[in-house]
Amino acid sequence: MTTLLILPLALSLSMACGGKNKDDTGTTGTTGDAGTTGDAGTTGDAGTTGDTGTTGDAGTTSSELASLAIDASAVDITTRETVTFTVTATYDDGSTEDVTASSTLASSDESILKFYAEPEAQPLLGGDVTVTGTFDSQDASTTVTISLSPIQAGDLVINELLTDGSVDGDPNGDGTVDATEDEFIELVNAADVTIDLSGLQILEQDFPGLPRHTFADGTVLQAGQAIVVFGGGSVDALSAANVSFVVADNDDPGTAYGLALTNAGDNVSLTTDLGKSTLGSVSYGDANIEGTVPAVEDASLQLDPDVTGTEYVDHSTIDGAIGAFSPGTMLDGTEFSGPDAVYGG
Ligand SMILES: [Ca+2]
Ligand SMILES: [Ca+2]
Ligand SMILES: [Ca+2]
Ligand SMILES: [Ca+2]
Repeated sequence: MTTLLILPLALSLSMACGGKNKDDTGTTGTTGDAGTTGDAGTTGDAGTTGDTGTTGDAGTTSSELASLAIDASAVDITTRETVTFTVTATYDDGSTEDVTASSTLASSDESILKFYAEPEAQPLLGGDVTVTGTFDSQDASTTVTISLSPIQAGDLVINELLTDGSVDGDPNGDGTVDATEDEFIELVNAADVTIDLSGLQILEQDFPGLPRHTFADGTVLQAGQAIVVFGGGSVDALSAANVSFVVADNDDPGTAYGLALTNAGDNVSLTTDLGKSTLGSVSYGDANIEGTVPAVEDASLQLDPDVTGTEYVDHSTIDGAIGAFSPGTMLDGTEFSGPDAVYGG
């Protein structure tokens, strides 16, 4: 205790006496020269702008996941629409978070509804589908009902037309060469959506009230797919990716006229009401319609290029064509694309 008290006292005495010691007073210094003014500095280069910082990961929440929910942008759609899903987490502190990007989404039936780019799903057929979102080991599900969209104008492209059924070869592959049975019409779905062809009629100018073919109920064509209608005979020997082959179904009494594609010229149209409205048509040769293209014999009339072409030409004269006709393939023999290729699966 004694030493602690003495030390501050000694310091106070020393400071109080300092100014009275003459030896401590210094001489006054001389004033220094005024400094020279420096050169003006050059202006520096403009600095480069730094990179934008990356956004950090969302912080993890310390709350526990309490429940998960999934919502569809629509629960009742046609095959012309897509549907997008949102997965929402609710935590035990009551907060919610959109966790769609961190969730897995699964369709109960990918033939009906398929994810090509989550969280958007593409309908491929009609029906009910359950979609389940999974996040952090929890699931949530919702149901979507998809109805088939009827055909609209422009959906189908008449891609190829064989009016000369006596062409060399046996286009329908049934072993019989027949001027009526081997005629065909190749239609391609260019709509990029699944369409329902049920009840669609192929009409031709010589039988205005009697369709050459009426598509059966349940005839469905997916994006990029084709359907080939022959005048008659059997199509059992034919098969190709993304293509259906059918035989003309009409109500001809007695004699079967098949598609009745007159070699010299005709008008063929797609309709659902005996021609009151038209969903697509082609005229060639001496058809009673303006704007026809020349008739072709010994080969089919073919859009060049396939599907997107604007004029029909002689199939056998096109560079790269596999021959005089190509029912069920593109003109160079390659397959029609189908939905996976169209949607980029
Ligand atoms: Ca003919
Ligand atoms: Ca045949
Ligand atoms: Ca005809
Ligand atoms: Ca073809």
